[in-house]
Amino acid sequence: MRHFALLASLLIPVRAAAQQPHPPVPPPLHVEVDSAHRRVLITGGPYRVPVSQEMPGMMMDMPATPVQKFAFPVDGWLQGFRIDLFDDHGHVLPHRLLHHLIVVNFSRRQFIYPALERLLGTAEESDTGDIRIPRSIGVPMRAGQDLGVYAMWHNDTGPEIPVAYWRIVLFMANRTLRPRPIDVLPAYMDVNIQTNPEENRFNVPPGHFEIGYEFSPPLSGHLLMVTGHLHDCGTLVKLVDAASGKTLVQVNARRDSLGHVLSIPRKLLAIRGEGLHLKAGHRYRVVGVFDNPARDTSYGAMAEMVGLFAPDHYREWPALDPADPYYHRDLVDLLANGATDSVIVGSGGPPR
Ligand SMILES: [Cu+2]
Repeated sequence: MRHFALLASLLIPVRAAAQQPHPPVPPPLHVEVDSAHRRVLITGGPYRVPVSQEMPGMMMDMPATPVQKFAFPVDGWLQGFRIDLFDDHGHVLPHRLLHHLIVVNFSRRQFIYPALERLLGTAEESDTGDIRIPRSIGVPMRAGQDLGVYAMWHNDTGPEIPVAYWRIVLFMANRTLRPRPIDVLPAYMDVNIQTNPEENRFNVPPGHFEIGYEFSPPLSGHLLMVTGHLHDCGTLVKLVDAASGKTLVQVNARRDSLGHVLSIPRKLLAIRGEGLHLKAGHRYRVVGVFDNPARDTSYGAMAEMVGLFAPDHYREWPALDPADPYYHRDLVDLLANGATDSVIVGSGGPPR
């Protein structure tokens, strides 16, 4: 079982897998602005992708690479992305070779946790191809924002791939677009965040099991889109009004008879009206519901709701607080394998 199994779509945090002592230092990222197509292309590589070691019943992760940092090159709104893998001839490589890839924004805070924003992410079981959000909304980005990428390859079928690249293609809306898109930001709501974002696992006993986390948003706004991430045995994740107990939105997993999570749909909340309004200071609870059909406890489960949140006033978005121990812990974990800087090289560079 892939315990990293994460969400199929956008804006997902995952742990940085910081346990490897000496990861190889990757070459610098290549950052290119394709103004004609309003795209930003971030290319990492070349990487060597050896066959991953496997042990019975346990997946051995490839060494995690350092966070590769880059300065975001343009102002505008992010409206989608795609991740391509290719070799030194520009030939496409299978998407499942990329165990996960996460883009962190060191310049912005998360919605409910004082940790660093995870702008987008993908994993081997994610959908491939373009992921786009409606043109009426966009994630506001500024030139000079301090971003970083961490990724992990996983090659369980072989043979070794001597030269591999990943490329993140970011679809941007122009800064001058009118009417301007509504600002939306990733909203990550985990059912079991305790002291830091890397410690959200829990165990699921046989039978019915629920676990929840209560929070109050730092600012008001609307949830426009939600989906979820659930490990096996998970049946649903829901957002509940903690005062009234009323379920505000619920995402049900599609499962097989053994409780394996097959997929989790994406829910658009803003088809009519403005989506689900969340009020600053009000108490909400994000709840994961599990049904474990086995006789044994299932270990290391995760449950979270992720979505897009449109703040009523983006300027009220809370700033990162360097003195916050939770933020500090997140930063230390992210940078545990070191960090590299990129250069912007315009066009040219890796094959395409
Ligand atoms: Cu997970």
